[in-house]
Amino acid sequence: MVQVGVVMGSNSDWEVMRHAAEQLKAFGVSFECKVVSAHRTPDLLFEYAEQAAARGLKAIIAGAGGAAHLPGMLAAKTTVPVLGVPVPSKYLRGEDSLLSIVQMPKGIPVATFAIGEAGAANAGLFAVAMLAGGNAEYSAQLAAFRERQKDTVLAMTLPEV
Ligand code: RP5
Repeated sequence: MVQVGVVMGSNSDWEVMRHAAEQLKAFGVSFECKVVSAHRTPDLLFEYAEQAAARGLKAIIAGAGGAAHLPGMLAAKTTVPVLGVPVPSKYLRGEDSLLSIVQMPKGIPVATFAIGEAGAANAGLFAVAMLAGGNAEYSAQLAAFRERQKDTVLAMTLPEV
């Protein structure tokens, strides 16, 4: 059964959103990736959101750029947690995407991550952390991941001045 949905407004978002998918894959989480556009395929958006809970999805990671209403509209149609990733846009470099996603009115939450690759990767890690609540294996994997990161930083050296 698919645990996490990774959706995005266009295949042009993939270079950013693949970082979420890569984290999920690294932790062995089952996921699917799909293009769902809020304004170009609104019926598909509704269908995806309406079926998400019954299909067993535990989280939806949604990335979009510009007037990025995909995460908010998904959240409006499902109680499955939506993790929003602002994709960098051509003219405003993703600040428009960020504000569109983060400024949800009270009542329909969207967890919002950083603009771009870091945000996508962190959304993937956050979804793993959500699943780790009921799964000792994911929990142990997350702890090991943090250890590896710590060791990398502790091994860092700086050039002589
Ligand atoms: C948004 O418009 C997408 O999420 C994408 O970030 C942006 C541009 O889409 P394309 O014109 O590349 O399909 O809907």
